[in-house]
Amino acid sequence: MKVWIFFVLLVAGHAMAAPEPEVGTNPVQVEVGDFDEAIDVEEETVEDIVDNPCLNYHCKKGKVCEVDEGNTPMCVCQDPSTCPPADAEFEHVCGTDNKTYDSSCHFFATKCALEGTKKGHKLHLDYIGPCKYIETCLDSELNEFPLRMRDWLKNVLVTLYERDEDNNLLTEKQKLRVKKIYENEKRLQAGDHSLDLLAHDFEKNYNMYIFPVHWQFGQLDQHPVDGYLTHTELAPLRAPLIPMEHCTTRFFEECDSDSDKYIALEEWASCFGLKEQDVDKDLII
Ligand SMILES: [Ca+2]
Ligand SMILES: [Ca+2]
Repeated sequence: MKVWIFFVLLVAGHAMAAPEPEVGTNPVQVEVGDFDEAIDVEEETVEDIVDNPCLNYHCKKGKVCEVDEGNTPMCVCQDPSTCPPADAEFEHVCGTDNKTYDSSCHFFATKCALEGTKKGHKLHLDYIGPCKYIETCLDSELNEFPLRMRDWLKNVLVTLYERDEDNNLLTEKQKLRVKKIYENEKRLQAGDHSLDLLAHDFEKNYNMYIFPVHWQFGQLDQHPVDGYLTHTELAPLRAPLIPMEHCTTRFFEECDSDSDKYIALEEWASCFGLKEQDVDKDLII
């Protein structure tokens, strides 16, 4: 799973700005783990575990393992000063408190220290890079966002399919779905298309967009897999996109149409223009 999203992030650099996806040119090459508050799993040998109970004990982002007097491991908040210093500006992250943090490590350590407080509950990693002025997203621009995003998702999938000889970027079932899109002669080729053309294509080739929209949801809905996206689950897509696409925040905010802080599959599909009858949990494979 991680690999897929990582790949998508690489492609995300070009994102919707230049629809021809290329790998490796994104300055924001961040693994999804950087936003992932879930537990990291690492393998250690039995001897290591006996020596140090922390070696096989996993803590979520912002926490580190320590042992108590009884040599029992536990997770405690990481002191931000123990985070490795950032080597470059793109390692900085901007929090929803509009403060720039040196790195995602510094951010999550700070968030951990605020655990249990209202401030801590509201604090999320907003985007990659130092905080900057982000233009207000106008209504007219907001409508353009899903047009480009859908086209981009489709192109990402087609690119994954083309490159997927033996590196299993897609499962067999996913490949079958994408194959249909890939082989469809009417498919709009990746390129810098006008919004009119994108809108026209969505109307004409609507069916080609159904799977990509579901696929992206499935990529993000991982912690836990429950048909809802939390702010944290959305972060791998949102965080690199916000500095490049100023409507990102507003788009995902409004996507949560019942304002319960979760984006349900139905809400997701609807904000990408899919019809209610085309929302299908079984497409998330
Ligand atoms: Ca979820
Ligand atoms: Ca919701």
